[in-house]
Amino acid sequence: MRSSRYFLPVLKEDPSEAQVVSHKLMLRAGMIRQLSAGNYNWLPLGLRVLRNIQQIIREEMDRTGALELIMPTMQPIELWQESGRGGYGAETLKAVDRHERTLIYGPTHEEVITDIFRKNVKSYRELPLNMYQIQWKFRDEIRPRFGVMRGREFLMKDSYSFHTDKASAEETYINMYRAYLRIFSRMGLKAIPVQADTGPIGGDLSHEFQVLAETGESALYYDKAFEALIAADQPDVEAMRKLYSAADEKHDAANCPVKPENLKQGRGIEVGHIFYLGTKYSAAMGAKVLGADGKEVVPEMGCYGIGVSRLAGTIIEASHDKSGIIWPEAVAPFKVGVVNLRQGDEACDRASEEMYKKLETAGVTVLYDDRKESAGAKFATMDLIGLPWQAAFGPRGVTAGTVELKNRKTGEKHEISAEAAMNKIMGK
Ligand code: 5CA
Repeated sequence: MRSSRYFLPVLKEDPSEAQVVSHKLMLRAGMIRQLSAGNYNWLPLGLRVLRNIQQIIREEMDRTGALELIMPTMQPIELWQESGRGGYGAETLKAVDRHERTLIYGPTHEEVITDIFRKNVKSYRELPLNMYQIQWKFRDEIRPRFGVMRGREFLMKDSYSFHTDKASAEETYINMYRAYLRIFSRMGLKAIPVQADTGPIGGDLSHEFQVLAETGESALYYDKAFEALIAADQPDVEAMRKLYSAADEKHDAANCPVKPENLKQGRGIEVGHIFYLGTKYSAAMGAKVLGADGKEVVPEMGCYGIGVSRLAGTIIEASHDKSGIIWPEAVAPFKVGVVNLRQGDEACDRASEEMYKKLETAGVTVLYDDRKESAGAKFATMDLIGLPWQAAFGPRGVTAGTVELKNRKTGEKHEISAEAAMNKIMGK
């Protein structure tokens, strides 16, 4: 992609409406723009990140055997009356259609999936079944804030599983727990699972996945031993499951099994939440299957959510410096920025163009800054948008047959041949 053809409205100054660093940087890097309170446009650069996040989630969900589907955003309110929820409290956004029927813009999809299930699944042989979607949700939050962290319209991955018995539901719950840790770890995040309150979703048991951050909206308590476990590349799920951790609402100082000196208190950003639901929705909505013994069984359920759009902000909270974002490669909008330091100079143009084309041919995503701007402005933009690599061609280097390759994360710079630079970028 050529910067001269791209839509990248970067801002030099911190926007006054943003309080947290991720919100500031998402605005400054031209990733998002606010449309109305808690409602954001995802501009091209932001959308590339959102897609990469979705891709990791899809790969890991598919790997567990979950099946992707998509359900409408608009849901008939009658389903919510059947389940007994009636709506989603004050957060519900309603619309009335031309037939005077009330629709809810889905804040979550337990009712819709249970409706699909009861109409289409007949036998225990079809279970367990776990289906997920990545879909926009609307919750009329009282206090939308911190940009995409707490939005009103936001992107969620939500999955729902059905089982003939509790043991099977527990097995999937643990598989999801495991998959979630892998998902967050692939994005460079260290998440702590904590016992949580099930809130308006309901059910008997739930865990939130919390990324430690000062600006996090949740208060949590956890065993100090988590620190070593989350520092590891591969999370040790069995070890984690043995440790105590709880969200504020669940923490009970009087009955806490962890000695005070080993108990840590912190703040976190909730990036995921998994629930064991029991038969709350299946029983209320009349979902049942024929069991092995020919008798009807009301299926046990679980549901598992990830805040997809919130993750984009969370990754920035966890990975930035004073110059801007530092994208982990797995979610970076482009892997490399090729910077032509003297646009219009024949030798610089030729060397930059050549590298740009070679990298694209090799399947590497590149943002090629071919604009007539100062070197300083170009470097500042590259640092701000945080691509993992920067390859800069200036007149001196081009004469000497070199490019300056910079690693955004380590800040290391090397004057090397274009060939050597490409090999480094491609990890050869
Ligand atoms: N039905 C279940 C999961 S399938 C559910 O809705 N769970 S939830 O309410 O906990 O939401 C799942 C995840 O969505 C949360 O963990 C959080 O990461 C994200 N989320 C919730 N509300 C918002 C919001 N207002 N803005 C951005 N992300 C949100």
